[in-house]
Amino acid sequence: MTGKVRVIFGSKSDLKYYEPMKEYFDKFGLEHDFHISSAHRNPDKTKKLVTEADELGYSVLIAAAGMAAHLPGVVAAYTRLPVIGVPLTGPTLSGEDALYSVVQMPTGIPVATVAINGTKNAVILAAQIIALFDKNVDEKLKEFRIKQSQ
Ligand code: RP5
Repeated sequence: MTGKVRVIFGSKSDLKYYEPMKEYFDKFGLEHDFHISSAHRNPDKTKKLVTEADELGYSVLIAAAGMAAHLPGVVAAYTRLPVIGVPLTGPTLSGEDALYSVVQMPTGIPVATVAINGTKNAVILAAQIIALFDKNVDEKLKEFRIKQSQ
């Protein structure tokens, strides 16, 4: 069994955060795709991207958004797959607005929230989830940890 990750960004203006993620997806050999879909501007598209994910074989979803960042919570509402939320910096408030929006989920619908702009950790966490059932990813994570310590 292999694991796939679906990434959803809230806006085209968030795409600058994709390149650093791609490097980490490649490092762990993780299959993934990414989409732009705002929880506010494209609610129907967002719902479709999430509800089809299970059937299409995705194991983890990463949702990244800035400002009043409802995207990760909305994504989590539509699936039982694990959702990793990434609060992004916006034009004001240094990303604290997004951090609180993403991390403060009410009981019942969790979002595993990483640091503001923590896109690389989002990929590493996705790799750790997938490594539970994918030995190749687990091996790559082991190598990564050894190199990091050195
Ligand atoms: C959020 O609002 C997006 O994730 C983005 O970070 C922020 C601003 O979006 P744009 O107005 O630049 O499209 O939904």
